[in-house]
Amino acid sequence: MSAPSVAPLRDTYPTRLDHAAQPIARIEPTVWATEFSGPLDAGALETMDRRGYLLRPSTVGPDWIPPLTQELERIGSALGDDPRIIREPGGSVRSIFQPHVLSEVIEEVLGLDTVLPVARQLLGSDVYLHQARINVMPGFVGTGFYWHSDFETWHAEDGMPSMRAVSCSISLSDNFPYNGALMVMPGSHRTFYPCVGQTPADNHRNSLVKQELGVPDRATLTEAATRFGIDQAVGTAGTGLWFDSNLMHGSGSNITPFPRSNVFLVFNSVENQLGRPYAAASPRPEYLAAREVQPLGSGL
Ligand code: 6CS
Ligand code: FE
Repeated sequence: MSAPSVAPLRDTYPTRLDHAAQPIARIEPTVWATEFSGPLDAGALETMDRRGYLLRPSTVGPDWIPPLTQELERIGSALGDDPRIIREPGGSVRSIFQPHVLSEVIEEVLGLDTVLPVARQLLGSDVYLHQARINVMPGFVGTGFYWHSDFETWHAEDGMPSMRAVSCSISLSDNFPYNGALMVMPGSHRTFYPCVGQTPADNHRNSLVKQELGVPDRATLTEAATRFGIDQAVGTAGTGLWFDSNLMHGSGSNITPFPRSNVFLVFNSVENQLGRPYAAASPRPEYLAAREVQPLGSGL
C-alpha cells in the first residue's frame, strides 16, 4: 500500500531547496500597529520598521538581574538530562527552553509593561509565546550562533506562515563588543534568503548546538553584509533587544572572562498560528515551537 499523498503547501518563502535561489522581497509589514496602540513612539516604530531591531534599555530594572541569574543557575543544575537543556559539546549549558514554565520569576517577565504591550503593538494583535529560552555564553568557552534568520527555521521546521513574530532578548549581563554580543544586519529583515539543503529528521538535535542548515551561503552573506552593514547590539544588563523574525543575525564566540546570558522571548501573532512545516517531515517538539495558542495577558 502506498502512503497517502499530502498536497504540497503553497509557499511564499520556499527554502531548504536542492538548488540556490534568488532572494525574495518581504511581503508583510514589520510593524503592524501605530504609536497610538502601545508604549513605542513614532520614532521607535520607524526605527524598527527600517532597521528591523530596537534596543530598549531598562526593559528589566537592575533589581531583576540577580534573581533571574539565580533562576538560570538553579534550572541549569536541577534538570540534568531534560531535553529542554541544550549543552555545548563540552557539557556546559548553552540554552534552556521553556524557562517560563520552569520558573515563576521568568514567567513574570512576560507580563511586564516593558514587554507584553510592546509585543502587541509591534504585531498589532494579541500575541502568544512561540518559543522562550535562556541563552548562556560562559566566559572563555561560550560559542556563538552562525548567521541566520529565525523565520527561515520557524517557517521551514515549525510551519510559521508569515513574518509576524518578534523576539525580545533581555540581557542578564553587560554586552560588550568583545563578549559575543549579537551582530545584526540592519534592514535585512525585508529580504528572505532561501537556503539550500533538505531538513533531515530531528534536525533540532544538531541545529541548536551548531546550525548548519537554514544558513545562507557565503556569497549571499557577503552580498548582504556589504549591502546592509553589521551593527552590534551592545548595552548594559537589563537592556531589551527587539528584533524582527526575519532579521539576519549571529554571534561570535566568547573568549573573554565576561559571561553573556539573556532571556529570549519570541512572540507570535495569534493570527499567525503554526501549520504543517513547509520544509520538514514533522513538526518540532512543543518546547521549541508552541502549537497551542494561549494569548498572553488573559491569565497573567
Ligand atoms: O531553532 C530555533 O528556533 C532558533 N535557533 C537557532 C539556532 N536557529 C534558528 C532559530 O533562531
Ligand atoms: Fe536566532
